[in-house]
Amino acid sequence: MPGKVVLVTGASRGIGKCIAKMLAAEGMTTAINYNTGENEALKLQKEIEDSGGRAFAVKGDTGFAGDVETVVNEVIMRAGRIDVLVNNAGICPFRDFFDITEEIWDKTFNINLKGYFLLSQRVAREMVKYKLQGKIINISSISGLVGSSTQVHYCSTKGGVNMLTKAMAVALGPYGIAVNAVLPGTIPTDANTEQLSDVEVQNKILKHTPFKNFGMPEDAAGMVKYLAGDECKWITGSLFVVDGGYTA
Ligand code: RM4
Repeated sequence: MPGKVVLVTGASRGIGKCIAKMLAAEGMTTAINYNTGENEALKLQKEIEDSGGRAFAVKGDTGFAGDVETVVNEVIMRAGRIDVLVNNAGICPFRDFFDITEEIWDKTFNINLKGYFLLSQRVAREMVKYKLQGKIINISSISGLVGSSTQVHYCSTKGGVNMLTKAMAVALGPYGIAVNAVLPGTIPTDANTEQLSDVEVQNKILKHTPFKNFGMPEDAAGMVKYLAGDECKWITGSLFVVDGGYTA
């Protein structure tokens, strides 16, 4: 991995931040995409640089085609190419079923699913052009396997990400590009502060988790590190659940 270039979307906080840090520590030049978290992204860039790594922050809302174009162009201009794309940027606005508006539905789909497709298509074009044995890693969720009453829209996007992963693996395999997904269970981050502020919800999740604890960003990032690594050569179209046994 040393010397290779990775773009991690939504990398200013949560799981994305942890992935960026971990891959930078492996020697990858790391593009930290962010939308609103500029200070956090710049702080992370500095942290990586201070520990001897290479990183730079790139602004862009991956839910919009125009921004996707800008982000990819900027990374290629600054780093020359993209060997690994980690689609991670996502939102999870918790809503009861009858409170999901068309606006919330569309916004969630734009960021969580359309953005993953647009970025993958744009980056894969570059990978093909430069004949890179590229890797696309999608951060999905166990919510793409099991339902939840306050995440009907979110679950639908993640089910889509799972199928997007498999279909892209079929489409891009002939070019030597691997496409896989990581499906984390509940990992406390900014994305679910609201959900986990309800102790009853916390207890319900823990009760159904054989390991009886929540995950850490490192749990998901470790799987990404493996999938991004040079020793991972014959895996594509696979969905890797990291959930302490929740879906077992
Ligand atoms: C996870 C899972 C959790 C939720 C987070 C945001 O994939 O659905 O319940 O807390 O997403």
